[in-house]
Amino acid sequence: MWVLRVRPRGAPKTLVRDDLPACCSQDNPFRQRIAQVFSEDGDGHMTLDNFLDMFSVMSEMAPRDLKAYYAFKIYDFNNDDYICMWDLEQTVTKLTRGELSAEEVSLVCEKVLDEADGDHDGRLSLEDFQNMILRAPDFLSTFHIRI
Ligand SMILES: [Ca+2]
Ligand SMILES: [Ca+2]
Repeated sequence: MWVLRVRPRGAPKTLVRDDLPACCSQDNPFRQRIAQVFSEDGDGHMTLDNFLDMFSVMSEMAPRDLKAYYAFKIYDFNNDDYICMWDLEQTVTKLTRGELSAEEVSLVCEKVLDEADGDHDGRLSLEDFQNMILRAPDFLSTFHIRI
């Protein structure tokens, strides 16, 4: 166990490893993707600043919009600022840890797209995604626990 005695404004007093969010655990299916999103080089090599950013986003106190913004980036696997069907399939496959068949994954993705794609262009923009979260607040607890 280690303690990080760095204290950016508004951050908790100390960071204790045991308190680290689930995002850092080895069995988090999004671990690698999260490191990519938060690292400056986009390659998963995190500086201390990157790490602190990640910690503050994952904390209970982070504003919903901020969590939504990073969840969006994490799920946008090909970094084109939209979550398309392909991105959704990667996400659902990871979230369900490969327990669904390809057909079931497609069904779930179609349903999500159907419900969340506000402007009907067949993909989710950040705005579509944020609206989905407003309607489904449970999503963020999932985000906190699973990511
Ligand atoms: Ca994308
Ligand atoms: Ca859309």
